[in-house]
Amino acid sequence: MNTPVDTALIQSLDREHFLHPFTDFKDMEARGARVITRAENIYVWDSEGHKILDAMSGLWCVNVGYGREELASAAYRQMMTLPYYNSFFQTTNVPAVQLATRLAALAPEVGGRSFKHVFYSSSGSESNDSNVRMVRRYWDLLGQPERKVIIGRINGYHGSTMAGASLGGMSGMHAQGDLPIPNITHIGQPYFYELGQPGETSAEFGLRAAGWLEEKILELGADKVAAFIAEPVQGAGGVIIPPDSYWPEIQRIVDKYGILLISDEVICAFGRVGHWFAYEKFGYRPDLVTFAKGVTSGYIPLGGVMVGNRVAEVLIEQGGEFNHGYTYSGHPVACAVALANLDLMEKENLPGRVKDDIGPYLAERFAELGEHPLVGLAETCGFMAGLVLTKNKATHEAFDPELGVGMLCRGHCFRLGLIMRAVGDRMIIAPPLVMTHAQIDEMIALIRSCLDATLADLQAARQMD
Ligand code: PXG
Repeated sequence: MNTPVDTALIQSLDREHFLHPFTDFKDMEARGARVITRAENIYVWDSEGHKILDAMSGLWCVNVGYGREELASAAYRQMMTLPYYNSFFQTTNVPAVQLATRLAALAPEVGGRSFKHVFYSSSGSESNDSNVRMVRRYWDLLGQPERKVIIGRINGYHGSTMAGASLGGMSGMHAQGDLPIPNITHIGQPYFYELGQPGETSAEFGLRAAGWLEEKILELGADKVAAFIAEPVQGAGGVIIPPDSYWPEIQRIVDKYGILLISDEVICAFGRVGHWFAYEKFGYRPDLVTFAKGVTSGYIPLGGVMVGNRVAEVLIEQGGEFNHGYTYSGHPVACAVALANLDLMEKENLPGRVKDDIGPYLAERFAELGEHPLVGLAETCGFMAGLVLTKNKATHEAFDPELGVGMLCRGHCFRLGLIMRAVGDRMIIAPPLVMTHAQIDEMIALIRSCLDATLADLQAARQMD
């Protein structure tokens, strides 16, 4: 099955011609890339034949696991029937309509917010660009064009286009390219481990962190604020799970000031937190929901926005032409793959499995890692998890960032056959939702070996007692 690959040749062509995303090009040139050649279930193989357990589902997207024939067949059938047609100029296609109908049925109605409409794109970033356009248009149509500011959060991630990177709160991204673009600002993240004060409970912290939104609204003037955007759980920021008190308080604040709420569920939807959509788990009522990744399990690019009735009614009833859209909005092949993906997720009850079976089992096994001498915190939410590497378990003292302890640990993971992400010194996972209990055990054992190897290195370098 595995066609032999000339690793050295591919690496040298890669260096010569391929500029990779989020990569130090020079560093890459020196090291050469690992060539991934095939994948099955929860494992990927490189060109040297190494088998690696992919605890990141690719990049938070391969929810149904690799090698699912049903998705490939759906793409083939659709390509042979209608590989492409646009959805501009009063035309439509069957898979795009079927998928929109299906997504509308899957998105739960909460507190008078229902989601009957979908606006399609091909990625999370594009979807958030569409959100900016829709939010601005909404307030213009309501005669409040001065409501322009969108508030995001520090260490939030909303993509890599100009608008996506601006909505996100990644300082490294803002530093390149004069970002954020105007009328986007940020508040702090609900990260208790780092920002909680001595003696403060996590519930108290959750209320305080949500309060930063109200402070920002008052500082700007409520009549200037258009929307608040946030991930239910911050993914790329390091699986930052907010205290239970956070989201209800955010909801109270956006309601009080009439501000639109955008739930960026590019990572959290489609089973990741044990529901089709994550706002249901956290009990809030968004007006717009960004999706991508898991909608096709990453087999083909597709993204979009679930447009709630509050926004949809204004755009439809009062809007006239909306001057925005993409060549690939409602791409028939991508939508056909998404439908096959949703069929599989439904048949295998993946959201329910995360909620009642493998999610709780992961929580139980992951908590054991909290006992490790190097781990200051180990926590899960559905089928994503994060642990913090610390110099001192009792005081939670952080390592000198110069040491790159997270990267050291990530290196051991790769060497031992495990893909785990390092975000600073937070090690994170988001495995495929088809994992068995035995595979969870296998993954936990691998993580433990990686932690042991990292600890041994740090002890040898006299960075740990
Ligand atoms: N919103 C969220 C919440 C995301 O996680 C995007 C938007 C952008 O999606 P696209 O499809 O445009 O990439 C994302 C993407 C990481 C990492 O390092 C995470 C993402 C992308 C790349 C790297 O964890 N998330």
